[in-house]
Amino acid sequence: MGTVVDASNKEANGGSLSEKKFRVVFVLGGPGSGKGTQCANIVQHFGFTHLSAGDLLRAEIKSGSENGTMIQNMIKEGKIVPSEVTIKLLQRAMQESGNDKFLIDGFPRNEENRAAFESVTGIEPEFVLFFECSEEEMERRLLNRNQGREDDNIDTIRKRFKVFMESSLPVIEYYKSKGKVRQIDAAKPIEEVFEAVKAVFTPLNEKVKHRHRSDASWSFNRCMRQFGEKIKCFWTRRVSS
Ligand code: UP5
Ligand code: MG
Repeated sequence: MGTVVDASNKEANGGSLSEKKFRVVFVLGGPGSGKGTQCANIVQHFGFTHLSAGDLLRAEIKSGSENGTMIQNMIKEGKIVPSEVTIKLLQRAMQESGNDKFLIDGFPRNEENRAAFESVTGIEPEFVLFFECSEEEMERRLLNRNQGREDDNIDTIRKRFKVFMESSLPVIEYYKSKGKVRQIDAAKPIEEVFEAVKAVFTPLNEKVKHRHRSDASWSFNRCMRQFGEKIKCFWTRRVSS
């Protein structure tokens, strides 16, 4: 499935992610488009480790780190936390996971995030899963979420939408120009969205196998139908003669 980039030749990696090959899928989409919800499903079915940049930043606030207050203020304003902070958290989580395939959810959020991640880790995403959803629907979901997130209030939600349109969409456009975007209609019910997601993650050879299987069963059914017709003809002729 797609390319796997070897991060071993990047000095900036500091050896931390070195000598390992990683499969990385960026999961992008507006606030409330369902990134976290679908990532949980993908983890169950396809064995990826889910790294939500937002969750890592929120955990950093809780941990009482020196960056905590700065991160908290940025999130309240819907602003994008400096790349070096987020990338360090992502790198650490990748190392600690022991896995080699990752869903990076909600990152990169702007061109600077994207370029910095690539140059620091040497990793390019295999593809980008993009959840497309109207603001009206996303707003409804966020206002109904009730998980006590400080940024789920109407003022911050509107700011998050603006940042998404201005800073994050260009990242999606960049990957579109490289043919790496897999766009999903995320306005549908959760199960239907996941059906579309599964089709993206199911390896091509699996899809071919399924198609061959269904081709074979179609031919078998057709044969049986024709055979049945022949027997019917035979008996009709015998009965009438
Ligand atoms: N829901 C989900 N799918 C549904 C469906 N198909 N139909 C009906 N309901 C559906 O879903 C949101 C809600 O909708 C849930 O209640 C769910 O049940 C329901 P969720 O899966 O949580 O959506 P998600 O896209 O993950 O929404 P989230 O709010 O997490 O997206 P954001 O991108 O806004 O939040 P994130 O946590 O990534 O970032 C928060 C902030 O952190 C940013 O605004 C920014 O300030 C900061 N940040 C950075 O600075 N840098 C980063 O790299 C990352 C974050
Ligand atoms: Mg999320």
